[in-house]
Amino acid sequence: MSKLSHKKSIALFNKAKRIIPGGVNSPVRAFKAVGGSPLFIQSAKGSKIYDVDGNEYIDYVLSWGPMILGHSHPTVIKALQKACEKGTSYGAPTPLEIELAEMILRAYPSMEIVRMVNSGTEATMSAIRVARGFTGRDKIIKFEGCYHGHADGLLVKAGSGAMTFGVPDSAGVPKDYARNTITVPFNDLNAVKKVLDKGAKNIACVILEPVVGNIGCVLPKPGFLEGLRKLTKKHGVILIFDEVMTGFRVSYGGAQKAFKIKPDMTCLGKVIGGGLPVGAFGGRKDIMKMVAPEGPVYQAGTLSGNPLAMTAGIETLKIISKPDTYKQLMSKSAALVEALRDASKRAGIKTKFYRAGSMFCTYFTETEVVDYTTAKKADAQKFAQFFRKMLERGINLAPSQFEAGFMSLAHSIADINKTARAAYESFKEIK
Ligand code: KE4
Repeated sequence: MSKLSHKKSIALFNKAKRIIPGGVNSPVRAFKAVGGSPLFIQSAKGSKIYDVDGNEYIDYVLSWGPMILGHSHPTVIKALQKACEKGTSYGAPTPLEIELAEMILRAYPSMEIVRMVNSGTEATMSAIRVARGFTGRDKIIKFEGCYHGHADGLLVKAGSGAMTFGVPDSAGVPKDYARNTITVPFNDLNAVKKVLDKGAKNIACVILEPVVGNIGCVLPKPGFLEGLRKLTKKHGVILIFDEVMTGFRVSYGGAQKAFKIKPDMTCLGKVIGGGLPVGAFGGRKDIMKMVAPEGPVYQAGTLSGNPLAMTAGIETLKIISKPDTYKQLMSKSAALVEALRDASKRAGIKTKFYRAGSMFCTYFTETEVVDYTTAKKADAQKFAQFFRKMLERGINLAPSQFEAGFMSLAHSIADINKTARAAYESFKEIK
């Protein structure tokens, strides 16, 4: 297999490392989990991305989820060009914000009111503040392995007294912030029940990724989400679905539609921005009335509801809201995962594949993956080898065993067949 040249990417990475932390503006891009030097991207179109050395890759990262139509969709680009000519930001309300809000509320009937922000982090951080303002309670419950962005109170892992309070999972997070976050294992309803029975009166909310995309792709066990809904309702604890990744990905109505659960609040991001910076949080009217300027919970943002980001989001949702579009997206995702599963079997490599709609993951493990602990049993070194071999064969996977991959409308059957062939060759070379 001829080695692709990465000369220019390597030179740029060395330059970037001198002026940007770790040479990247988001840690996972640095390829630390898979080794080698990160690709610097020149452009992208449809299912492909092109690096600065002129190499072409079939892309399953898709900007970590947003590019569900594929890159540079002509309709989105044309609408953005027109929007730019009208100005790029006003710091004042626009009809576009109403249009995108209406599309979101139609797709997520559990949300009666929604506020636009600029990232998933802002969405979850704000939703938690609103839940605390609404309940007057300080503690929150999150799940091991779920990532909700980098707000201080969410960079927390289970403390020694796992049932009581968390400890910082990052330098710079004050212990006092961590103390209010209780971390329990995903899919463990008993653990949640114990915490709520013991101290629900101090707990504002439970926040989770209904399908965990930040330890790979981990599905809720049958009854887990329903049980969470019952327990939180019983204790008057706000149930927040962080659907930043699963929103419009697991289905058009997200995981809440797929699993028929009605959370009290939902956080969105990624797809609703069509590749531009957008997040959103929303939910029950009585809760969202707490948000400034209507209510006492402050939340703000210079570029929130920005006309360019709204335009990209609106055009993206217009296209994926068509029923046949979803059928296409789902069948392509299923076809890819089946082909990869078959390739690993023929190559004699032990793997587990999981898929939720158009997000998926390959674990190098023989253990069923149901939570953080079982995910961590996967062989990250084998994944790293597989990642590098696939990259050399022109396939760009998420650069970590503990990330999800994504499908787009632009991926063709030929792309899927090429990916399956590359996977078979790569699996065979794994040592
Ligand atoms: P952002 O602040 O990165 O827009 O969103 C944070 C976030 C919140 N909730 C969930 C479920 C998420 O997956 C994310 C961000 N996802 C990561 C991918 N694992 C973004 C990639 C990155 O950090 O560079």
